[in-house]
Amino acid sequence: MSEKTISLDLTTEKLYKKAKEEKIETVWDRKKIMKAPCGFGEKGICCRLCSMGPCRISPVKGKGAQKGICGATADVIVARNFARMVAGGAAAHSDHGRDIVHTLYMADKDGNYKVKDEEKLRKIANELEIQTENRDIYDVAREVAEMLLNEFGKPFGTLEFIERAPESRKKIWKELNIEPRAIDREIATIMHSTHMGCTGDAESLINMSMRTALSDGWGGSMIGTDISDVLFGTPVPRETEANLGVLKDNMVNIVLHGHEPTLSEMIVLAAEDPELVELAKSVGAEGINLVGMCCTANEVTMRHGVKIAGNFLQQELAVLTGAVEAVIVDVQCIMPSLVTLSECFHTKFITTSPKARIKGATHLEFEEENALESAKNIVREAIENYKNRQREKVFIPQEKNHATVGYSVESIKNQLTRVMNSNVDNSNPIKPLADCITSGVLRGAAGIVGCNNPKVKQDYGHIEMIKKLIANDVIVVTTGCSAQAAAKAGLMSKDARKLAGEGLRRVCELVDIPPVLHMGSCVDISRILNLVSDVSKYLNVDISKLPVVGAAPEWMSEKAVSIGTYVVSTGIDTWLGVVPPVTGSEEVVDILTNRMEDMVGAKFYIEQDPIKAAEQMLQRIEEKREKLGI
Ligand code: BF8
Ligand code: SF4
Repeated sequence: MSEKTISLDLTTEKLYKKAKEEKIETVWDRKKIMKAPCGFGEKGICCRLCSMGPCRISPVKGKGAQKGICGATADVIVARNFARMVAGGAAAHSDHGRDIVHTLYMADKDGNYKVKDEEKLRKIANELEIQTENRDIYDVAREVAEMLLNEFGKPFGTLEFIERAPESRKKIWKELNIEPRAIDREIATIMHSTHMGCTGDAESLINMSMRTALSDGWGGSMIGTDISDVLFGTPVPRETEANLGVLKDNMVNIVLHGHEPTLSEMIVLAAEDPELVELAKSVGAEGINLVGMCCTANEVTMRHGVKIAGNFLQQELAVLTGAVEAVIVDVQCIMPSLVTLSECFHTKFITTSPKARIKGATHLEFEEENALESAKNIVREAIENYKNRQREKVFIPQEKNHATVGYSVESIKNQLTRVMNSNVDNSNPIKPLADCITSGVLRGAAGIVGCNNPKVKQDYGHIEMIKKLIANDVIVVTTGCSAQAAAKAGLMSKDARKLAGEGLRRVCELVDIPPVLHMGSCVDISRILNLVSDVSKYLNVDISKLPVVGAAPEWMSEKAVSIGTYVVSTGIDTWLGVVPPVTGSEEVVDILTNRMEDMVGAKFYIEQDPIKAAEQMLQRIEEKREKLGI
């Protein structure tokens, strides 16, 4: 990749240039210093699970070490490593979900955390067979919280929310013995089974990976999404802007980065506090400009329209503008490099979670018991730092784009019902969407999700793929850093319908939506699971038979590996734009890209060219349509 083309995004290019001029190191420089990735690690054939090793298997068949010291084959080593990635990803998402439920447990009508969406809480309570009539909503909240906390470690049974899946799916999971039991249990089982001298069979390990991944998608993540909606409101469509151009020269700029809305919701409140707004004015700023980064941005833009500063590869660049008073983070996807980078400017890099302390950062622990006060203290630090801004170092690129965001399943259904009310029978809000698909006005739907990765030109994978799909009448739903790429590129603006094929354009006009729908953060991929399940149930066709596809064109994190695995296990073919570290095992590659189809009706595709991948996706969609006779 040439230095000139690190990104599709002009702001990235401009700030990367600034970094070069000022000799400030960024992720792309470190990648260059790293040179080519370790060949063993890249293929997944190194093992350091015990101290007889570390062992590495020769990538050449018949030459050099073909087994680890214990006798583990490349297939076993690769599958164990893959399983551990899934466990890591599932742990991150699910621990986030757990924390949200703890917050629900302590919610109180007089406290900082309240129940905002009572209707959703009642719906969940009913699903869990918890009594709601004539009860205080906070009693219901506590009982729901207790029951959901139990999902992490309950000794018997399977996860409650898998009941939301269509019967045909549940049957497949049961037959394969991959119905997730308790969330922590699935993660622990992988850690146990991948311990030295346990499972020595690649297929069993992938099987376990599917079960653990399902405990993420249909467990921890789904719990995280649902309870976030209960506490902070179920998103509805709203307007926002995206890209680093949302930073303001004359305001206290605060970048909120990380994942859990428990922190960010309080920071949003704190930034609106009149006393703090006054304080900002007293230090010479016009006010407080709160913007989001990574999944925290998705959480707060979906619920409040807070502007999106950027996605994963722009976290360093935000600091490089020299205009950021504080980067406030909680957990996940936070580059430790922000410590040294912030030192080059006046920026305060503030960690808030004991789960993600970073040496050299300012640690102001966020206390949920005293949430608003705690958030105000953090915001105050940022405001007081405004006076230290070095004007000569400031460079804010002006690029930004308009986006309409906030498409929860509920808001999609509302929008469909409201707009199509007059022309269709709206007894089931899913009917208009299903009709559009069966009639062929929409050829299908694609979930494009995941990260940025410096191995890929930033946003190129997302944007090229999305453009190709919408031009061919495939409606796109997105989350995570992919959603932000789309927002920055203007694809979430209603104007973007001009880039859509005729069918999709008509639907967008009629329903008044952009062709690319922002469904939230990465845990909110659970929203996509719910939506697809609704369509599957309505049409009485298993998910694997629907013209629906998924992709993570620029994935990088373990969370993405868990996501990909639960999406495939849910019956949705998934394209990966970055090769996962499995190519050292023919068997594992065969399972993931071939045999999984016999097991769960879907498989992984690995294609680094996003346009080729989109062509394959379109082809697959048409094959499914043909099989369905639609
Ligand atoms: O959980 S898409 S880089 S921010 S891992 Fe991280 Fe990837 Fe972005 Fe959110 Ni998801
Ligand atoms: Fe080597 Fe086996 Fe130990 Fe892994 S578990 S380090 S392959 S001896």
